Amino acid sequence: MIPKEGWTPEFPPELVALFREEGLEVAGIAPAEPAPESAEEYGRWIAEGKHGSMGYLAEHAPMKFHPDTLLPGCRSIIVAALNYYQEASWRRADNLAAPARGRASNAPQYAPADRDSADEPAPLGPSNDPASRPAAGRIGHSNHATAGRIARYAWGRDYHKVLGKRLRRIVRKLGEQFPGESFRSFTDAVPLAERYYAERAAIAFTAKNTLSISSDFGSWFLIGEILSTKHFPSSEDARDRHGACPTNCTRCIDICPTGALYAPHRIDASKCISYLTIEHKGEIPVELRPKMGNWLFGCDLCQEVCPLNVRAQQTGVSDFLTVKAGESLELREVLEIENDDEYTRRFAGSPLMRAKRRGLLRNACIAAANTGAREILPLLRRRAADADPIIASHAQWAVEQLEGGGGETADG
Ligand code: B12
Ligand code: SF4
Ligand code: SF4
Repeated sequence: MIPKEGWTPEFPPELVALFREEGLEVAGIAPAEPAPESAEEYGRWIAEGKHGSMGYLAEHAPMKFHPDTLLPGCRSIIVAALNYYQEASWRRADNLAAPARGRASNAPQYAPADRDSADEPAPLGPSNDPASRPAAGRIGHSNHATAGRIARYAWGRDYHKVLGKRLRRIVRKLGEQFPGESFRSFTDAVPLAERYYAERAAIAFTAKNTLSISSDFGSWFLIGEILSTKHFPSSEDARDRHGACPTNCTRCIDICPTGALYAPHRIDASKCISYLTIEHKGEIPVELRPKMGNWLFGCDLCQEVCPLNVRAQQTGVSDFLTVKAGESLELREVLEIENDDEYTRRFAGSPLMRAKRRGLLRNACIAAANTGAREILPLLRRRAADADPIIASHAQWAVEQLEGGGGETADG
C-alpha cells in the first residue's frame, strides 16, 4: 500500500533553494555507493540479450552501478523527479471508471487507491485489446482508425532538454557555492542505473512493471540527478514511505501486448513497444508487429492500468503542456512527411526527433495495418516505393496486410 501521510524531507536549505530557483524539488539524496549485486544482475540481463539492439546499454555495464566511474570521488547523488502527468482527452471522454474519492477532477479516473498490499485491485483500464482500447484521437483529431498513439512523456517538449538545462544551471551554482568540490548532472541515456539510485534516494520504489513509483505522483515522472563529491545527508531512511505493489496485482504483466514484461520486475526490453518504436532503428520482427496496436511512439499500457497511478497529479511544467506531438497523430499526416527536413520542421524540440523520419513512418505503417486503415492504402503504396528501405519494406507489409484483410479496426 502507499501510505497517505505526507513527508517533509530535510534537505540542506541551500540545496533546496538552488533547486526551487529552477522550478525543481530535491526529491532525495542517495549515498554514492556501488551496488555489486545489482551490477551482476544487470550483467546477466545484458548477456541474455534482453537489451536488443541498444548496444550502449552493454557499453554502460561497468559504470551503471559505480557512480565514481562517472565522477571520481563521488559521495552523494542528488536526485530530482519531474512530474509530466496530464490527463488524456480519451480518458476525460470515456469515463472508464468513477473518479477516486477525494481526488481533484484532473486526477486519472482509476479505481480506489490505497489498498492493502495483499488486496486484489479492481478491474479497469485500457489495453491493446480492441474491446477495451481507448480511442486514439485527441482534441481536434477524430477518434478513428487512422490515428496512432504517443506515449505521454512525449506529448510536449523533449524532457532531456527541459530537465537537462535546469540541472546544468544548478551544477554551475553548486560549483560557485562549494569551490573545490565537483558536480555533474545526468538524465536518461547515461551510464547510471537511475531507478536503482532513485530507490536508494527514497524517491520511489521499483515496481513489478520495472518503473519507479512514488507515493507523491505514481510512475508519471522522469528522473535526473547530480553527482557530487561533496557529501550531503542521505534520505535513504525514508524508503518505506512509497510502499510496494499489491501482492496479487499483475495488471501490468497481463496487459503487456508483446510479453515484454514476462514476470514481476522482469523485462525483455527487445520486445517492449517503447523499444521497438523509439530505440530500435531497423526492421521490426514480423511476429511482433500485430501486437503493437496503434502505438506510434512509446507505450504507456503498463502505467495506464496501474492502480497506484491514482496518485497522479497534473503537471505544472509548461514545456510538457505545450503540444508538440500531442496525444496522437493522424497516420496520414505522418506518412505524408516526404523528407528529413520536413520531419525536423514538424517535430523539432519534441522527443519524436529520436525516432527520426525513418522510425516514425515505419511505426505508422504498422499502426495502419493493425487498425485496418484501408483508406490510406494509396499513401501506403506510395511509401512502398520510398527511398528509405526500412520505410518501404514496412509499407509493403502493411499493404499486404490490408489487402489480405489482415488487421483489426480501432473500435473492434
Ligand atoms: C534502456 C531504457 C529503456 C528500455 C528498457 C526499459 C527497462 N525497463 O529497463 C526501453 C526502451 C524498453 C524503455 C522503455 C521505457 N522507459 Co526507459 N529507460 C531506459 C534507461 C536509459 C536505462 C534502463 C536500463 O538500464 N534498463 C535495464 C535494467 C535491467 O536495468 P535498471 O532498470 O537500470 O536497473 C534495475 C535492475 O538492475 C534491477 N535489479 C537490480 N538487482 C536486481 C535483482 C533482481 C533479482 C531483479 C529482478 C532486478 C534487479 O533493479 C534495478 C533498478 O530498477 C533508463 C534511464 C537510466 N539511465 O536508467 C530509462 C528510464 C528507465 N525510462 C523511463 C521511461 C519514462 C520509459 C517509458 C515509460 C517510456 C514510454 N512511455 O514509452 C518506458 C517504460 C517501459 C517499462 N515498463 O520499463 C524513465 C522511467 C521513470 C520512472 N518513473 O520509472 C527512465 C528512468 C528515464 C528517466 N531519466 O526518467 N526504457
Ligand atoms: S511499455 Fe508497453 S510493451 Fe513495454 S513493458 Fe509496458 S506494456 Fe509492455
Ligand atoms: S500494475 Fe504492476 S506496477 Fe502497478 S501495482 Fe500492479 S503489479 Fe505493481
